Order: sequence, then structure tokens, then C-alpha cells
Amino acid sequence: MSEPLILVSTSGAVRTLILNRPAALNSFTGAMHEQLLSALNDAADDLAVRCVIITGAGRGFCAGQDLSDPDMAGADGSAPDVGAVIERRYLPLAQRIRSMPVPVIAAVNGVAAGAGANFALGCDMVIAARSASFIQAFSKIGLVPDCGGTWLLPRLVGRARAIGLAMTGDKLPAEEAQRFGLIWQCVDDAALMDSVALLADKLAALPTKALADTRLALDAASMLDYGQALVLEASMQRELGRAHDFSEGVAAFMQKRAPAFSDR
Ligand code: T3D
Repeated sequence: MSEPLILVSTSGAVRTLILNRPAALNSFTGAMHEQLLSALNDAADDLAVRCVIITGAGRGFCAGQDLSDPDMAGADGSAPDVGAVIERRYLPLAQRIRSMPVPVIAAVNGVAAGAGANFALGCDMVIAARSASFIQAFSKIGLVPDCGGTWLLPRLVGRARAIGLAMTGDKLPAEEAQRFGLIWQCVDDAALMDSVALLADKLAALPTKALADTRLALDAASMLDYGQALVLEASMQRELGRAHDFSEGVAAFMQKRAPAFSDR
């Protein structure tokens, strides 16, 4: 039997997914897309999972689309329908990550290029090893940033840096990515998975539903005016305020004990 393209493990309430095509820097094939989407759906459906970590096997995180995958081949030697690949593979992936009912952490262990970079940046929090880097490789092969890159980049780092990164396709080392505000944190290589595990345990112990709604509200607010954002906040607080986690959080605070959150 062939090796799984996504390795799945669980520790407590934290599910870890490892992209597992190390010889090709975990670049995406159609088969890897299918296994990843299925693993993300499983994590979303499993009420015991309260945080997901995504990382890569070997020396890379993900080099984007596997440029030799049959997914890329046009029929009868004609030009490939790249738009169809995006619609069939990357759009569902980006939307799945953004709609996960639990926080998702990208543990970027090495180079993240093309859709591999933007797939990481679409996660809720990104921690990268000091030796890792981010490359908007698209311009070098005549494409535009995809997998959410055109939306994410200017929001994360501003237009000047977004357009510089996207047009040059230059490698951005993890340390600089942190300085730019592109990622949450850059840590020493040896500390990567321990740092990510600490963060994942912390997020898993927090009120999961409120964290997922926080992502939703922040993303929505970037397209709303101030008044509309205030209205959205009120509507979310109305719903969250009636839920178990809010009463538990307040009770735990009053009773000076640790809360036990359970909403999903
Ligand atoms: O249909 C569509 O295209 C949909 C759209 C998709 C969006 C995208 O993601 S487009 C962008 C695709 N990705 C790239 O253009 C990145 C290509 N890779 C690189 O530029 C370099 O590999 C890196 C800068 C990421 C890393 O460089 P380096 O020197 O550390 O490693 P390497 O030697 O280039 O790669 C190691 C192996 O991985 C090598 O295989 P080999 O020679 O040892 O057998 C290389 O061919 C393979 N590899 C790396 N990236 C890809 C890949 N194989 C297939 N596709 C790749 N994207």
C-alpha cells in the first residue's frame, strides 16, 4: 500500500496533519488535495478536536502546485485549464481552512512557495522556523497569486509590500516575514514544534466557538464600515452570550477557578 499523502495524529484535543510528499517539497497533487480536504473535514466533524496544526514532512512546508501533476495536463497536449484546477482544488481548500470551526495553526517548517505560501497564510496563526521562507512564486511562471493571496497579502502587510512580494517573487525569510506582520512568530528551528504545541494547547482550552466567530468577524469587518461592524459584533455577542461557554467563563472567573469550555 502506498504511503498516505497526509499523516494524521491526535494529541488531546489537537489534531496534527502533516503534508507528506517530502521528495517534492510537499507540493500539491490532486491526490494530496483530496486527502487533505478529507482530513480537514474529519477534524471539523470531530467534536473532540479543538485545534488543528498543519505542517510539512522533511525540509519543506509546501512548494505549491506540483507542476508535473496530471492535474496540470491539458487534454491532447493543449494548454492546461489552470482556472479549473484552482476552482476544483484550491478554492475548496482555502474556503475549508477559513470556515473551520476550530483554530488552525500553520507550522511552517521550511520553504512555503506559491499556493503553499498562501495556504499557510490563510491559516489563523502562522509560526515559522527561522530557516523557513515564503515565496510568491507565481510571477516567475506567469500567474497571479492564488489560494487567497490577492486578498490576504495586502491585508496582512499593506499594498506596497504585497505588490513587491508578488511581483518580484523574491524569497522572504521567516524572520523578515514576522517583522512585516505576515506571520505570528518566527522561532528557532529546534523549537518549532514545541512552540506550536504550546500554542495549540492554549487555543484548544479557549472557547472554540468564540474563536471561530472571532475569525469570521475580523474577516467580515474588512469589508464593512464601522457602523456595520458594530452591528455584527452585537449580533455575535447576542448569540455567544446565550451559549454555555460565556456562562462558564464568567462563573469560572467569579469562582477563581479554571474554566471548562465545551461549545463548538
Ligand atoms: O494548475 C496550477 O498551476 C494551479 C496553480 C497553482 C498555484 C501554484 O502554487 S503556482 C506555483 C508553483 N510552485 C512553484 O513555482 C515553486 C517551484 N519550486 C521552487 O521554486 C523551488 O523548488 C523552491 C524555491 C520552492 C525550493 O528550492 P530548493 O532549491 O530548496 O529545492 P529544489 O531542488 O528546487 O526542489 C526539491 C525537489 O522538489 C526537486 O525535485 P528533484 O529534482 O530533487 O527530483 C524539485 O523538482 C521538487 N519540487 C519543488 N517544487 C516543486 C517540485 N516538483 C513539482 N512541483 C513543484 N512545485
